[in-house]
Amino acid sequence: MVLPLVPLPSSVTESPGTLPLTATTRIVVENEADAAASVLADVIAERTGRRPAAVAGAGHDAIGPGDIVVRRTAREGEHYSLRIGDTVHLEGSDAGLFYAAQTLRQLLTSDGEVWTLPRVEIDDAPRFEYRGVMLDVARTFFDVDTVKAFIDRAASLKFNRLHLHLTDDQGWRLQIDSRPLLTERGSTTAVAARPGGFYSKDDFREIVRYAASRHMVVVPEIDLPGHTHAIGLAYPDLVEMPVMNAGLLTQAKSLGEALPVAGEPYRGTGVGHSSVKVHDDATWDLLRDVLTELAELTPGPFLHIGGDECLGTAQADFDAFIARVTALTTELGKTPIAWHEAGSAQVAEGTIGQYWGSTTPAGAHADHARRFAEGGGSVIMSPSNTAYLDQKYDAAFPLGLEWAALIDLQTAYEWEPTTIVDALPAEAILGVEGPLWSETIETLDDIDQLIFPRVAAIAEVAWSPVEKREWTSFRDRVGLLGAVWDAAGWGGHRPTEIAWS
Ligand code: TNX
Repeated sequence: MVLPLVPLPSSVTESPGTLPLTATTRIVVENEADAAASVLADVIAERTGRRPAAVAGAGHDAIGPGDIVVRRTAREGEHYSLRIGDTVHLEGSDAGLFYAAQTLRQLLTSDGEVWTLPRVEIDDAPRFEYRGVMLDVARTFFDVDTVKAFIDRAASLKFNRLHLHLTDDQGWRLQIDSRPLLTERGSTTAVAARPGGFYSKDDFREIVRYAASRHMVVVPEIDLPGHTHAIGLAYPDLVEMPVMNAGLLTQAKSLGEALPVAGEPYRGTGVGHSSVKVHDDATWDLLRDVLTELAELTPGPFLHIGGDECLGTAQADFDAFIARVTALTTELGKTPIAWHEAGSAQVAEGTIGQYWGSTTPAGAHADHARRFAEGGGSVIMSPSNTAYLDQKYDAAFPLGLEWAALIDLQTAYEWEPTTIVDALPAEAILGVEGPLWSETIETLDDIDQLIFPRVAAIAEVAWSPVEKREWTSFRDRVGLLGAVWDAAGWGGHRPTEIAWS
């Protein structure tokens, strides 16, 4: 039987038969597994329309047929087990139990009258430690509720990192108390005529809290030294005049966009035209203020400092900047993450690179990626021609860009993170991330259109054992998730090569 499981667990053993859920099904909570029990009750209610009662565990004598026992174990980590026989047993740490609940959510099946679970034993743990999605809130500002909705979607597929691209040429999206001008002047616009906006510190704390409740760590990004036109609205002396690169000029012309003008908000989608003044003391005063407040606000271990597409910055200036900003981040107690171009510089020890080149690396991309491993760091794989969630599925798709590739579901699925960059040891790959840039999207519905179903493919690349991954198997399983996504009220694209349930 094809079980509706994505990402595929590391071990699944099926037995014949099913277990019905009834009006008397209870959730038995053992060893303070309350948080997971409540998530489980929510997902069962969402799918079946009935929320099981939760009772405190009173030892195994009290457990009756059909009960669902949620037991928190001392073992740390993301591993869990799920056993469905005459009773159901979920075991794991808080995170493991959260994932067990997501797996159970997928396994619920209805024949129109009765909801059942297949009899199965699952032991599961992720392949990669870092399983991320990114949301670009700079090109389009998404409010806190939309970010929470994005978290729900990602967490259901066992992603555990939320990378927020908080700043770019088109907007600065985070309150910084010591530098109020950044949001006062830098947050009022976005791409085209979209409204601007920013997160207050309380908003940001709420996002962090909500993400943590779904076992996701927030990775905030301040994109530097390029992508900084919005900083120039607040601090004109600290940002260089735009350098008009050839690509920008052609793109602006073909899209009918205005070129960036220093001191005026930029609403276009060009890249590579702005840079902070990398040798100015005042720049470093500003960056120290910003990164200090951001580090204080961020419980997670990472700060992403950008580093991409500095097309107008001289190589030596770029390298000097990256060396200094990664050292500053480390000094603030955080592990820096940077887009792979930063591998040209002497990054602080332990800096993590994020590879966004092609699955066939061009130019110095592979060299740059390897440098992070050589410097005691590791690499997150986000190849733009397979993992980018903002690219079109096919040429006719109304949303998305297509500079990296047209990415259909099979393309998003069939790639292997460890074989892209030659001579990068498998242990140096920290994980996988699917970035969603927002030049072409405005609403949660648009987000869903681009992420579903491809985000499920990225989830499986990040979670499942490589030897078990197989396109035709995934194709059959993902089709069955249509019912899960419908029940959650999640829209999205439903490509016709999949038989959707
Ligand atoms: C390139 S990928 C960018 C972003 C754009 C994206 C659009 C990367 C590190 N930088 O500035 O939003 O393409 O796909």
